[in-house]
Amino acid sequence: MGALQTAEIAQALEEGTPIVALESALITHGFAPPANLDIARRMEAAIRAEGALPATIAILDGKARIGLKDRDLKRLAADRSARKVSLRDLPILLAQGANGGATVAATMALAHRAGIRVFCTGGIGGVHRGHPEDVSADLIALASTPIVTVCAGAKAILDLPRTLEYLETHGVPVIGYGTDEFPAFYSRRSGLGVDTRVETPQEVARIAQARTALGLPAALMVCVPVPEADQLPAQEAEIAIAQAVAEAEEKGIGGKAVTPFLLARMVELTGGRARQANEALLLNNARTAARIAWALQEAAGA
Ligand code: PSU
Ligand code: MN
Repeated sequence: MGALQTAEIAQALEEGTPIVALESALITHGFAPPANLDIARRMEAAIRAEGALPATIAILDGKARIGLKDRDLKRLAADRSARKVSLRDLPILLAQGANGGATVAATMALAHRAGIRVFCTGGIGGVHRGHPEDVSADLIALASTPIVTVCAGAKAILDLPRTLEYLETHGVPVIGYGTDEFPAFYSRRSGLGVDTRVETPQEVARIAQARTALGLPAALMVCVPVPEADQLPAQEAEIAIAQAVAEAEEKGIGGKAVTPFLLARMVELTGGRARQANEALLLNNARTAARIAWALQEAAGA
């Protein structure tokens, strides 16, 4: 039960054209229609505009798919019963034949197996606020999957200090791309540090090469702050996050439902500005990831 690749992706893997893997939980659980299809297409277009190939990764009819044709993207975006697929769900969905959006963890696993070296998402999962026992499988995947992961930090609805502690313990380098601070997803600043700051895709490629040469198992986490014009000021974001987290607590929402609930409430509580920030950072990350994929390619050829 291997993963199915589109002909375009199979050829790019063979020829060494830079590829950027994209998750699909944001299509099935992050954004509602029609915004979900729109943002998925725009991310793919942003990667193509940089001369790289997007490989959106999802489960369709119980098959792991590496790269989606537009009609498949449409089908996934329209399927409101598609499941949220993290690592533990993968074998279940493959056996049962359902559709699913792959989380960061599941996408990283499938992308790495396919030989893709760069992965782009909005914000990774992490340790939940008030629930240090609720640790996203995304963190375990980051610790054990050597792929360059481009993100805007961890989702700010999480406990960011505990999330960073976990990454440190498990040997995941946290790189600030044009920043000294760990970005807070909706906002550029968190007051927390990163392990190093870089300014160029080439610097990321050099760190990735050194990691590979050492045979280390962890991802590189490249953290790109949301564009200034689209950010939600940190204090404003904090007020909405505190309220959303309190509501989740009151309603007893937990497990895999808590992240989608919090993100959707953030959009409502901010009058749509959380969505604007989320979209802007996704497109910015897609462009940056494509440039890093090119730099990795060039470094490998040098
Ligand atoms: N973006 C969203 N909604 C989501 C996710 C992303 O707007 O549900 C997914 C991501 O794919 C991430 C996952 O990997 O949520 C983390 O979920 P959890 O905290 O349950 O591990
Ligand atoms: Mn969880």
